[in-house]
Amino acid sequence: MDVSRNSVSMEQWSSIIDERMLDDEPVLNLQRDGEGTYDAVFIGGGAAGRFGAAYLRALGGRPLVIDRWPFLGGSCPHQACVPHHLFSESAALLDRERLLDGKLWFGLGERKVSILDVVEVFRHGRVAAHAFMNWQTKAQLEVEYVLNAPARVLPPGSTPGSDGARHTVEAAGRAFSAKNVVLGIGARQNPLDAPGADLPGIFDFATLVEELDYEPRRAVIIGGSKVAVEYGSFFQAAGCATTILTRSPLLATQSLHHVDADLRRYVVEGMRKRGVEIVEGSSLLEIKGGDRVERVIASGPDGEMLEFECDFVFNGTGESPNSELPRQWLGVDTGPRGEILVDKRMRTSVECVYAVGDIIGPPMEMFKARKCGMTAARNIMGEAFEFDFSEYPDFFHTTYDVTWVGLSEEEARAQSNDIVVIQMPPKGMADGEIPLPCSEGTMLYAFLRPEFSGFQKCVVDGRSRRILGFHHVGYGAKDAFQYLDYLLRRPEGLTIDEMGQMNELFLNPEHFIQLCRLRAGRRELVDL
Ligand code: FAD
Ligand code: COM
Repeated sequence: MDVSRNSVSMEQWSSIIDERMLDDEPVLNLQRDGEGTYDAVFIGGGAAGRFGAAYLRALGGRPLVIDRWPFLGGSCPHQACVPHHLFSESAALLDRERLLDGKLWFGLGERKVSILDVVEVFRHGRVAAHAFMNWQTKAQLEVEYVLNAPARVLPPGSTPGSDGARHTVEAAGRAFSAKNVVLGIGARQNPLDAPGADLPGIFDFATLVEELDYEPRRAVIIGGSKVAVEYGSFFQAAGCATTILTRSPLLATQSLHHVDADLRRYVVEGMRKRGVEIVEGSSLLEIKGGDRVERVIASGPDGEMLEFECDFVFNGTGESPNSELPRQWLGVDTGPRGEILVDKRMRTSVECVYAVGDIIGPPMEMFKARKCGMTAARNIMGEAFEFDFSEYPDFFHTTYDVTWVGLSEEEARAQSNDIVVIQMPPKGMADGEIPLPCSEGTMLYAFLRPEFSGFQKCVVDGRSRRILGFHHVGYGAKDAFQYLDYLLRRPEGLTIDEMGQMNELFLNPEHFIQLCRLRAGRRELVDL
């Protein structure tokens, strides 16, 4: 279907997407019927491709986005961040119900809450985000696109060099010529490698929202990724007894940098207190079952054989880049984990071919995907623009928001012998000894179950007075961390004295401003 000349409302987009999910009819939104040469064809209209195309258009270029799904936005609204946040928000609410059970108005007791119902809420609602992506990209961002059509790049050299065109991309039975190709086709879940890995009842983040059709009661999660922790916390909070089997210590994997040891302890102990069974140093050996999974066999930390009954297995082992097709099409160089190799300008080893987002490997996060897209666009439009994503603020959910930026205390102490720590609860106090941090979203815990009221730490260099890291377990602090990251990474950094000058909106999600002020008057800084 061709919507190029129509103004399409949100409601119409919802119906179009629902229909196109059931067939393979392409959706065309083209200027000049797709004739002429595009400055760039973005293959994959996820966060990386959509933001790249929008930026290139904003700079005055002509982008085309092609996606195999009938909507833009990619995996984020369809299977990844959006359901993750729906599940994590549900987990936080359920956690409160469970931890405060029998107090005030709380009365959920041991009752199991339906995971399937929450999944259904997502399935029924997700088209709204899809429709918005299509509507915004056409009506407001004025980007051309072809949807519901997988793309293929013809081998380099098969394109006549007219009008600066270097590449031809095929999709929906048409050929589009492009000066540049931007590869943004994402990543996919790593498969489980063990006998029984194809039994019914084994899910990952994508199949959970597409295929779950029964109520899980006993879950085993394989892997220790962010997704494993987030989804495991949700399943447990819903009343589905959950075991996490992980090779590395939870939250201490290489893929997560700067995780502070005290923060990690608070989080992992907190998950255990809530009933999540965590087996570190374990490896999957086999999954057994018949019509559905029944048991997971694993080796334990001392090589012992472990067995876990279950009716649901969740694969949380992480993702790998979808680089096979681009390698076939173009011969782009890839790294050891299948990631397409790029420089800081997102250029691959092939001329006029860029790669962006999850396909270039970790960190597989939205900020990186979108900013990679923007970086490719700026370079294609003639600017020598570099993007370094080696440092960034990070977060995941348990039943809390866990947020951090900068150095952990251990990393800071390895660099300097003058490190000062401002921490809540203060060092040496057991969880719950005082009802602090007692900040946004934890007030009921502070009064009724103080050990669950969160954790905060600020790491300061005593000599320069510069703040080196912030670490937070609680609610509502993600927002602040986006800006703290920016302030910390300015060449001049951010000092404890500048923090003390800021104006807090008390009670604030993290208490760093007021706590820094309590110490900023001292010439010789000391812990708080
Ligand atoms: P994608 O969004 O996957 O887009 C790739 C696109 O390519 C898809 O639309 C696909 O249809 C298309 N495609 C594939 N093959 C072809 C082809 N041959 N032709 C045309 N199109 C093709 N990050 C965060 O920052 N915050 C979060 O809270 C968060 N939560 C997450 C939760 C989960 C469960 C997971 C798995 C990830 C989460 N992430 C989160 C990571 C985030 O979702 C990704 O980093 C981001 O979506 C990557 O965007 P992308 O554009 O690189 O890939
Ligand atoms: C967000 C998708 S759900 S995108 O990054 O705006 O394209």
